[in-house]
Amino acid sequence: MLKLCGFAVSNYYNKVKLALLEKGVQFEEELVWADEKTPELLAKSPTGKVPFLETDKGSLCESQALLEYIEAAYPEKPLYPSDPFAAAKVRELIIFMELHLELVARELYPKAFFGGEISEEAKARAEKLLKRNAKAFAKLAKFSPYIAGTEFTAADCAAVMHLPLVSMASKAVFGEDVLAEFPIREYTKMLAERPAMQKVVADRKANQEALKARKH
Ligand SMILES: N[C@@H](CCC(=O)N[C@@H](CS)C(=O)NCC(=O)O)C(=O)O
Repeated sequence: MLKLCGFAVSNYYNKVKLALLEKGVQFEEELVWADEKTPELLAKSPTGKVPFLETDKGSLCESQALLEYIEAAYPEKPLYPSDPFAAAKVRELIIFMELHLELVARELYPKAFFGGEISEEAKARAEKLLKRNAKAFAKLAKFSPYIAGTEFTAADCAAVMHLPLVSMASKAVFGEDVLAEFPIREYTKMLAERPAMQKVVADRKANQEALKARKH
């Protein structure tokens, strides 16, 4: 059976978990905090990041590779459209959100979520990039009602985990939500009605408590 490894506060972990639950693929979970870069962890995930997936053929890292593998190995209940161009548009959105929004906003997380500090230079750089990239994102994101159009797709598994974090981090650090022009709250509320999302959110809450307890 597939084993999804990581911790349930992680947006990348939850992106893959939501896809597995939506597709109805059987899987187990193993809690890996990823803060201790043990040789065992690095053997399965060379950067020591989560999530990674254990399969009967070996392990895989990078959430998008996990998602693509799951889709190919379990084609029932597809999360990509069958039309190649429409499927590429879904992938375009995922790449865009992860490379140009989430990864840039990640620079802000130490200050936004963990009481740390970041340099003024890093802050200014992230603000400039996020504002520019949010404008470009408006040309791709549909929210009609799903991020890629009328159907729930893999891009929603990513969007619903990443976009609220980008909003929260930018609000916390700049006092301004760089995604204010997008209906993120309504979108998140709509997706929260899905049973799979409800499980992800409940597990995330429990893991947040465990994370807090661990830090004290
Ligand atoms: N590109 C990676 C990003 C994964 C990632 O950033 N994971 C974070 C948790 S959300 C992590 O493991 N952080 C621990 C670390 O960087 O040491 C993916 O898509 O899987």
